[in-house]
Amino acid sequence: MSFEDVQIPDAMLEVMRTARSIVVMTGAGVSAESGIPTFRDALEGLWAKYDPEDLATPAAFRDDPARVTRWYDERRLRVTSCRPNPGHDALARLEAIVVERGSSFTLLTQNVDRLHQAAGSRHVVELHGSLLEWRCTKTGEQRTYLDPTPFESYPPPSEHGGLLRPGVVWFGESLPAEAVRAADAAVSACDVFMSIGTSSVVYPAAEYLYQARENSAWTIEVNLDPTPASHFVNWCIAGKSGEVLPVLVAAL
Ligand code: BV8
Repeated sequence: MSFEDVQIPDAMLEVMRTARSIVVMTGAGVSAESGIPTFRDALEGLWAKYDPEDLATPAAFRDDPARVTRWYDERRLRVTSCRPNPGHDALARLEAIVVERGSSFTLLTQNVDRLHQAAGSRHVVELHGSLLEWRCTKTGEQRTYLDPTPFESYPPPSEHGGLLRPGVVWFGESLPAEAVRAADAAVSACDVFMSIGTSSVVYPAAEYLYQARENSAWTIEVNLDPTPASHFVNWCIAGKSGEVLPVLVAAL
């Protein structure tokens, strides 16, 4: 896709070129082109097949730990075989450009697949944890499971006589305190906030764009479909992040 195909306003580029502090928040749409299903896509979205209340809550884990841990381990294995796409790569380049010029850059992600880190992004805040992290229900000890082989049994036992649960934030659970602190600090100081590949319906993550807007930051949305945030941003670019972001970053 060339610059002519992607309508990127000059005024928006100028704002990004002169920004002192940029915050980007990403959702499942950024990983879609890496082959990871989003949550709300009608056909193959995860929530189209499963009810989040059945799988992504502490009660679901309590009621059927085998089913929940099997589902999360299947997602973990899928993610270990996926690679960053041009959208992830462009965001890593954007971070390098912004940091190189002495401005600050923070990438808040709702994604649990670690593809931003695999693409080279360094200033990443995982708002909802990671599929690759699993922790003991007894001791809280958390480890990274990169080995692309399934757990031997579900629910996987921990070494301490407990169970292993995925290190993600379930509905009804609070976000990690350190992630909230880092996100609050970045959002309150940013002069540009970009929301990319997210339906903007899950809170408190969806609140950050509005907070940035309250703090007079310029707001930008890059998304395939309109979202509840689309009416509130300064610029709304409809398109695939893997096509729009490389053109946008190349034009900076
Ligand atoms: C909390 C990890 C305080 C797990 C996720 C009742 C009780 C308790 C809480 C609530 C409640 N009612 C509401 C709430 C709040 C709740 C919430 O927001 N619910 C929603 C459904 C209304 N939030 C919480 O529970 C949060 N915690 O509030 O704590 C608390 C504590 C105790 C008691 C009470 C309150 C925790 C929320 C975190 C949940 N965990 N993930 C897992 O992965 O299984 S959420 C998960 O879904 C993602 O992380 C993400 O946040 C969300 C999905 O959103 P998206 O990423 O945006 O994906 P989606 O598919 O929706 O959209 C993709 C978009 O991309 C689309 O718009 C599409 O057009 C676009 N797209 C597609 N392809 C592309 C593209 N764009 C660009 N390019 C493409 N190629």
